[in-house]
Amino acid sequence: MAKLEILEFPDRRLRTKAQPVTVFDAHLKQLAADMLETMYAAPGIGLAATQVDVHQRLLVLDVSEEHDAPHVLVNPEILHAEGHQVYQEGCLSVPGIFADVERAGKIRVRAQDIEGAHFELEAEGLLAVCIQHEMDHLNGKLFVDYLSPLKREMVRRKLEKARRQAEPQAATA
Ligand code: GNR
Ligand code: NI
Repeated sequence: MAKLEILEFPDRRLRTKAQPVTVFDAHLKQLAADMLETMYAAPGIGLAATQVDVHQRLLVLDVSEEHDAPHVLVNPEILHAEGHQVYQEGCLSVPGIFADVERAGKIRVRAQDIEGAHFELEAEGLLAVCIQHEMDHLNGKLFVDYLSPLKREMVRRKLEKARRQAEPQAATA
């Protein structure tokens, strides 16, 4: 297992539209295992392949308190969505930023598992939020895209400043 590097906004690679997974092999299993390890370590409740610079339609999530309910969704599709909910979202690719986003309240999703078998999943609440957030990543979309351009620019500046301050300072005599 290996921890993977997570791309951060405004990295253009986060804007890549992921391609369908067609090969269900040991390499894909390793990627899913590494993504779960990366997500738990972060810590986060979801991770899309896009965030680790792999542009294939694969996401992992676990919204349980005990971290014992991992889900892997390959080639996910929303079959049905109903209702609305507003949740304060965060994103491992936009660290330290939280904002309310409105999404569908309840969704029915069709996806493939790591072996390629099709299954359907009904989700509401945080699980539904997380699946929609991860599926956005696969289409190159981030939760900050739902904010006004002004707010998004404030987010970009705040992250830039945080990164500048995290840089190791040159030694002074
Ligand atoms: O860890 C995460 N928490 C979270 C909280 C509210 C709504 C969505 C999320 S997903 C996020 C991890 C992440 O960035 N996945 O892409
Ligand atoms: Ni995210």
